Amino acid sequence: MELAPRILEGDRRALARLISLIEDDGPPAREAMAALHPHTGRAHVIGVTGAPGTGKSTLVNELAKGFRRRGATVGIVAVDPTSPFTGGALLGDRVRMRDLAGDPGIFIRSMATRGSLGGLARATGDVVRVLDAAGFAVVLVETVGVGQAEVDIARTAHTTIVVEAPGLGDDVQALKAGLMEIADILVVNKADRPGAAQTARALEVALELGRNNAGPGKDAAWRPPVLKTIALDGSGVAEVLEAIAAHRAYLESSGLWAHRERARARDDLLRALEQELLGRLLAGVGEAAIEDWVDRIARREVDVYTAVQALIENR
Ligand SMILES: Nc1nc2c(ncn2[C@@H]2O[C@H](COP(=O)(O)OP(=O)(O)O)[C@@H](O)[C@H]2O)c(=O)[nH]1
Ligand SMILES: [Mg+2]
Repeated sequence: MELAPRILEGDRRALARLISLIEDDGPPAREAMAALHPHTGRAHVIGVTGAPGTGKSTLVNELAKGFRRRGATVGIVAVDPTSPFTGGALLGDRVRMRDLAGDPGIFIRSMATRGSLGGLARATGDVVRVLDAAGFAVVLVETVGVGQAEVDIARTAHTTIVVEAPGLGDDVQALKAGLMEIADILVVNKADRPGAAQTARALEVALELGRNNAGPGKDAAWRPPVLKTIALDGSGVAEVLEAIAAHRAYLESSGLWAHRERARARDDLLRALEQELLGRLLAGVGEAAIEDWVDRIARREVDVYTAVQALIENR
């Protein structure tokens, strides 16, 4: 039987199989995605991002447990381009997520680092949609907030949680990484460590500055809360769950839910179009011709824009 109907029936092996196909990016995955598309659009997609080691995985684990206690099913996608698939970080994630394993209401998947970051972003978006179609009420996406691609992955969520931890001195990683603008909820994890209150204050100040600088109407009605947690023992996690529920209610009542869905559809369309057009062009032109243009550009015989025009017009 085809994968899509099996996934809609709750077949977890079919789900795992399709995710592998998505990572390989071939026609079978696209066919299944097409069949699943009408069944998407129900899950609450929650991005969890922040610097490595802030406790994202531990927090995601606790959030998942909290959602399960409230009766919601949870899909988890862990994206970590900085660590290889078999690396230690991932092994750590596996161990930590062990208390969730065996629960049929939970599905956990770590994304492999294959190909480009752009490819990873595409694959992650597709996997989120597959989990949505499979009926998971909540999809948690953990990404390391270090680069634009990872930030883009987080941005496609309905609700984005930026995780910070009290660190060395006054350094607030989320500020340095430019994550403040995408945060719907800010969490200062490791509140058992010294400096947590200071970090929370720094984030509040940054938020206030951001609000003053933002143009009128920029999500003005939602003020991102700054919450403290100790993910290790679950302290403060209930408040994060409440904030998530409040943000969802806000998105729905303000019409932003539909707005974000549409923004994501546009992103998806443009990304897919870009990939497809580039693929077709490269296939038509051929590797040798591309290398030839590269040589000419490097020798300063021609500039990039002229080369692009020639490639597009003479293919
Ligand atoms: N002290 C303390 N350590 C924590 C807390 N949450 C996570 N950790 C530890 O911080 C380390 C990194 O956590 P992890 O969840 O893997 O962070 P990630 O890289 O952001 O996913 C691990 O050793 C965790 O046990 C916390 O609330 N307090
Ligand atoms: Mg992690």
